[in-house]
Amino acid sequence: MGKVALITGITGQDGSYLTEFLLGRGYDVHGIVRRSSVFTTERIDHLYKDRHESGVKLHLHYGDLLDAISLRRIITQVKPDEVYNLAAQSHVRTSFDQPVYTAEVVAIGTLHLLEAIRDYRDSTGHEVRFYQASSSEMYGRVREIPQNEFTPFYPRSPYACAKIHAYWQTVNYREAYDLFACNGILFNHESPRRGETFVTRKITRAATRIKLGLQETVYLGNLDAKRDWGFAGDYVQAMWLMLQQQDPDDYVVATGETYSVREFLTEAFGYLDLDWEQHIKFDPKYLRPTEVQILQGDASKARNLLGWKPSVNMRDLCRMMIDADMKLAERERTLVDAGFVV
Ligand code: NAP
Ligand code: F7E
Repeated sequence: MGKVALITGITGQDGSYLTEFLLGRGYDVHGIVRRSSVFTTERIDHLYKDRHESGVKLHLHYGDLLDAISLRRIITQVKPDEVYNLAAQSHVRTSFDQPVYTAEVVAIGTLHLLEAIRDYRDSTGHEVRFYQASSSEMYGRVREIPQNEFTPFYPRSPYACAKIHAYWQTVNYREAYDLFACNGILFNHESPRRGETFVTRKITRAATRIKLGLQETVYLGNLDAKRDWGFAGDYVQAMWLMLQQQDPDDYVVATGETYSVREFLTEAFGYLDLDWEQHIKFDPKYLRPTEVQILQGDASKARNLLGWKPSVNMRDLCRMMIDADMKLAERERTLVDAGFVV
């Protein structure tokens, strides 16, 4: 029998890459999906088979991190060997508008899940390994560069505060209840599947649409912020590696390089022979009340103990995203030329 994994946040960017990766390793993958009035499974549709077909390895369950009973029911039914907690209200700017909701999902939702796993393990004797999607945002107002597992946290958003709560709950369940629980402290990671309101994807979508005459301008906030941007496909492998070790632990996952939003703009627009300064306008709406000015990770521990290293740098990541978004823009252009409103 292959292993069984349960993923919260399976419909998100990371959920889709992790699902691909685990299916490729022979896992049965179960994912928790929130009920919505529209389909939200676009990122995993290419992996999904109708449950009436034979050899189905991907299974979806309705549930929500806010609904503890649904989590307990799904865990009892699925009997997972590994649980990856990727679900979150993950947008930092939005967390200032919805701080309580963000804390409920990110902090209390994680606690619901840990409690469900603890009770399931204690009542069945079945070991469940747990991965928590922690974030470089927890470092916030950094005083040392680069940041590693010993760098103190100084959160700068409701999102980061909630992630720190979940981080320490994960550590405490490991120490108090002997749960195999790990935090991956992942620095920003992007891909063609990145949500369109995060800055890299916002830029690559806009640059390709501008190139094809579908829009003229894009509004952005702070161009001076610096981030350590890697490729999501690389980062999900680190999540899995953490759960395959002898002992549970916490790891930074990062490229070690940092670039400003302005440098990402230059790379993206330059690749398309465009001058970004002709197309970018400032909108204070995109500023945060408190900003994280710079993040740069030191992933030496992951490299030495997990044997993990990134395979895509910022330039190649940016080009990968532009190439994928150009295909979307070309489709839109065709529709517009045929008289459709997009
Ligand atoms: P994402 O694309 O925003 O995906 C978030 C996922 O969580 C979606 O599947 C979403 O479902 C689900 N979700 C939201 N609220 C939920 C709830 N109440 N119950 C159940 N599911 C819920 O995020 P991502 O970029 O893949 O990131 C994955 C995780 O890593 C997140 O926890 C994020 O905070 C963390 N993280 C991300 C980065 C990064 O750079 N990407 C870095 C460090 C940490 P819908 O599809 O229905 O919205
Ligand atoms: O912003 C600046 C903005 O929203 C990056 C999440 O996955 O990574 C992500 O959080 C920077 C910030 O990502 C716009 O002020 C300028 O300094 O793409 P972002 P984030 O806030 O770093 C961490 C690790 C996570 O854990 C989170 O879940 O770009 N910026 N102008 C802008 N940002 C956005 N979104 N939109 C703008 O127009």
